[in-house]
Amino acid sequence: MPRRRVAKKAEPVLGGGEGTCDEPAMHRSGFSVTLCAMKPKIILLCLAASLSVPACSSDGGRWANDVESPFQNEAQAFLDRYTATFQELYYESGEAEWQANTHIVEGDSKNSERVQAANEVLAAFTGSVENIEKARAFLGRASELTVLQKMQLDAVLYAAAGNPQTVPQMVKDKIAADAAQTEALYGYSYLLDGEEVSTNDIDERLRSDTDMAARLAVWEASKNIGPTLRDGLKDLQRLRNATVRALGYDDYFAYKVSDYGMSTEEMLTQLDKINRELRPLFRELHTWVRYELAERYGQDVPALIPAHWLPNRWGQDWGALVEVKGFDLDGALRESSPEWLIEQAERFYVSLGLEKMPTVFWDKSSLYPAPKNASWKKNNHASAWHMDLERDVRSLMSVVPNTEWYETTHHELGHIYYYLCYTNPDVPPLLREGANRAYHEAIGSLMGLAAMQPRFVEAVGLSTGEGSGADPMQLLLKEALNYVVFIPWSTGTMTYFEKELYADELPSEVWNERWWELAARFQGIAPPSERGEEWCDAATKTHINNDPAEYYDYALSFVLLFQLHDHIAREILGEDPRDTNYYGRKEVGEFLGGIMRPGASVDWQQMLIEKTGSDLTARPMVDYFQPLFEWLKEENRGRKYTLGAL
Ligand code: X8Z
Ligand code: ZN
Repeated sequence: MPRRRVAKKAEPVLGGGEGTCDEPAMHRSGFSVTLCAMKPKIILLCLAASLSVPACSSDGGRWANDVESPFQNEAQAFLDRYTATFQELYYESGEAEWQANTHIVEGDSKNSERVQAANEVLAAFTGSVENIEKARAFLGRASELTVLQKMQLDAVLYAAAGNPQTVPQMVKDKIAADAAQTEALYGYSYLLDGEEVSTNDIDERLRSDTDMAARLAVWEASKNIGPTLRDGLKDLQRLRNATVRALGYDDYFAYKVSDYGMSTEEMLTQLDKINRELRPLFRELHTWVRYELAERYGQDVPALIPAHWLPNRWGQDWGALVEVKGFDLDGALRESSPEWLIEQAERFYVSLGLEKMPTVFWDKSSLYPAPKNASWKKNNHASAWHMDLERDVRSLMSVVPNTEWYETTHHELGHIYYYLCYTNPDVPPLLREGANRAYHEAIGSLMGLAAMQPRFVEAVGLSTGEGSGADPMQLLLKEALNYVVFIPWSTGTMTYFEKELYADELPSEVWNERWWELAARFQGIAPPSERGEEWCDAATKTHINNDPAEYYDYALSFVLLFQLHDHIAREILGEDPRDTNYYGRKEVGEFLGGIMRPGASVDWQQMLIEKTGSDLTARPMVDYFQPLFEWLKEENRGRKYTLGAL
């Protein structure tokens, strides 16, 4: 998740030439270099032996080849110097953050001291008045720059706005508040009946426990962390807004949205449209689930679904409500080791023609839960890290063998393969990002969806029962309870809460009230009982704390993934999108490689049109579930619908 961004609006400059990412990659993840800077080029050259130009060379890669005029040379010299220092500091920041997320020891302040020190140095550099002024001066003559230079300078300014040294104390305070919030979030001990439980335990119980009192206790245990995070979030609300305002953004939400080249209003309009397009189907799902769960739990049919009835802490994924007869993926996975899940995800990517992940991934990632009774804790949410913007790629997960982690391993490896693909001599380090943030989320989620379809599952040797003989409508229902149910949560509850938090400076006295109003309106769910302002339920969601104002990325990524999947199924594989098997299909790898290789050096909208023939559209997602929509209308005949209009 730690990722920073670059504003881009220029014309595509790289064809993204269809082709897999056979180029060596390198990595990084946030802000600093390192291998490059500290031990240098020799090491990189070894890592990337086939590169014609070492990608971390301060002389630039092929991206600098079209630099011609003296002015362009001057701009290039600035960018080269900036990049070299940036990568170095970014790497150190990444290492410090990595340590602070993978090895949290109560009462030990070393982690946060190192994070603060590294991030302060990085911020002092990226936000320096000198860098801001230079970038602005070059951009003042933008028409004389190469397209890639302009994009990189935009990236420099975007990074600066996150940490402007015109308000140094504010930036320092923000860095400290961020570090403290991470520690509070991941150092927290969840307690159930006085016993410490992991978030994996909580999630498993919410998926499988049928006793209502037990479900309530688990759900409440998952929310007890909220008050611990409330004051920190108040500080962050203020500091995040204040820092970006110093460089002219309206607020922190607008800053993050600007990464897409959009205003807040434009983004909300786009998201509302997506939500409205999926609303009729969600309304059917909501109705079906109200009746189904009321019967299952022997209760009256509720108008809003009580949150503790659902198999997810935030009601964002209801997939576990349905067990498809003859397709017991959880059962099949239970026989596997956690290692197998990650290796299998890699095998899938490799089967498409992508390279194996570098050994550093296996050596340095933190892939499994902390041992029970360990004296340390780790971040329990999955993420992927590009440590140095070169080849140091890592993932932080807590994999156990179940369906959720099976999907998540594919998701995280999607980030890793994106890093590896755009780390090539055509993409300058400052543009080693997704075409936009949603693309970065979409690739792995797409692979996750593909890896759950029965013919694929059978082909990779998982014995789920009848497999492809399972009832297609039940399979579709289970998928919709995941992908469709996610849309009102992501476009609605999360996005509107964060928009109001930052743009409208929502006072903390009404956070909980507003959170549940949004959950009712968008998701049709309600808390088990009154949740007053002594709670802080929004803060129980990881992203509110440490991936702020970006959650719509996932909504867009789901829409995008169905668009990509539809294209792959129909145009590349000649298969029904609901019944595919990507495994071993190199054409799919070529297609995805063509999207990933240019990174952020292309215009994301233009690339989408080039690759799929259409602008971003929810149509393929709606079409995918059309048979289910008809089926649900029949199932729900005579039932009362309670979901209000948007
Ligand atoms: O946070 C994630 C990924 C890491 S980028 C596991 N996801 C969102 C979430 O868990 O809320 C994936 C989809 C939604
Ligand atoms: Zn992700």
